[in-house]
Amino acid sequence: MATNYVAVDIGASSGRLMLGQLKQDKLVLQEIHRFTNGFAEKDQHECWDIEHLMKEIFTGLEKVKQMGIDDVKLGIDTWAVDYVLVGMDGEKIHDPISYRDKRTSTAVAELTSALPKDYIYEKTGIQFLDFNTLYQLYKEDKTALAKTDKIMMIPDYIGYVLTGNAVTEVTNASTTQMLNLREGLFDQDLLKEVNVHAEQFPRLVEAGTVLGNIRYKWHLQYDIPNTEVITVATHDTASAVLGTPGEGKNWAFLSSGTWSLLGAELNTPENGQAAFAENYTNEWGAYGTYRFLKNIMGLWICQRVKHEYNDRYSFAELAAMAAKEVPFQQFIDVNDKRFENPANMITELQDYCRETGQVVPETVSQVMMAIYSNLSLFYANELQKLGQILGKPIDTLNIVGGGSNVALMNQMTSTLANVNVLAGPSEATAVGNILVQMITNHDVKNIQHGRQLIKSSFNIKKFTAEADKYQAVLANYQAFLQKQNRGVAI
Ligand code: LFR
Repeated sequence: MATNYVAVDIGASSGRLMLGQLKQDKLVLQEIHRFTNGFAEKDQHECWDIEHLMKEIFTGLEKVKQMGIDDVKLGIDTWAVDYVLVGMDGEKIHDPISYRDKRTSTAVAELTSALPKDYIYEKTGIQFLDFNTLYQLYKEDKTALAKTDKIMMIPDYIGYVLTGNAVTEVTNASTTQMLNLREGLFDQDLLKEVNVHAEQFPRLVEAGTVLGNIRYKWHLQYDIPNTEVITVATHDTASAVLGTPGEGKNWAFLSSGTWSLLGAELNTPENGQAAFAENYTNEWGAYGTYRFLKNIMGLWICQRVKHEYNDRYSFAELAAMAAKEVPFQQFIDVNDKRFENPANMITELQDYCRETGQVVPETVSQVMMAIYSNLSLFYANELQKLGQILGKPIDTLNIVGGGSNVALMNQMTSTLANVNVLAGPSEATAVGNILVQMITNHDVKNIQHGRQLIKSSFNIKKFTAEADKYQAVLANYQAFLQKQNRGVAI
């Protein structure tokens, strides 16, 4: 009997349980359960509701059981950088605080006045984002920290609640900006700076480690299959990159979800001056790889805008409306911090255009076209930089995640950057999650074999650059960014 694999994949705005099976040499995915996620204010902080997530995981597993499936493997991936503090009694000390909480807005500046940025970058190779775990711990309540037995990243914590076994998986742990690239361990100097000890982190493990079975107590409360949890690439972006077909000679990836993560898969980290100056990150991947990438504001902007239009239109409808507009009517630096968590995204975008003396998008379709145009421009600009830093121009961009369904953006990006775009699978994160389980379980040989499987199992769409279109647009955009003094990050 073929093994049943379940991916628990939870992003900042939604989560899902996907069932994966090998059928006639193809990977077949089926969505079993989908639920919302989000943060809400509690005790003056934006907090995640982890109990809600646990309940939804069990609801999903009950659905699997109702399908007549009695045994599954299961892997968990979520967003990165956030953590749970666990006390001596094994319980969480407070609800995990979201990376979008404002508590860390000045933390990079404060901490790096004592420890210079280039010193931290040389050690970790990780980009400076004010929400990295390093800065969150710096702002953490000191009494809570003193009571902390374990500091656990979100997916590791979920695995711990399910199985009672505690680990720190490296693809996610690297986003803390506290792992030392050379030593492969938590960096003692950085830990000291934020008053934590290496012993507070459960042992570091690689993706593809068996964690254990879901505990008996849950089987009494919920009617679920026998479940063996495998620690996969628990950072959703790490799973998404594994779930990328990796087509092309010099290929890059764009994992397009709440965030857009654009970069290349490397076998050795790239933490030299150019990477530092452009604030590129070297997140650790599965199987000895590195995700050399930049965080781009991404579909978060669309999600917020959709919501502010009272969810009257679906994402597909919004894209169809935008397609009727002329692109590139205004330039917007989508990575401007003001778009991280504004009171109102539409107003924020409009104010930005007004303040920079540009055409203000007014209608739904104009607002959407402004967003798609500027995300595409950002991608094209970064592809150029990426090629420069790596010393070889990128020829193919593999776009995965929900954003890979937006044909309009795929086409604009291909043309602006003059690269081939391959779009899909849109569920790459679940695919990557399941591939690691399959490799661990010897159903798939290795990641190369896994990527062959992706190519033969999913419908991947190709977009090619349209000649002589949008000729000066990218150069004008770059000049605009220079003028705004934001051409260079950090
Ligand atoms: C994407 C992601 C990014 C990370 C951000 C915050 O879901 O995991 O990779 O930088 O969320 O955790």
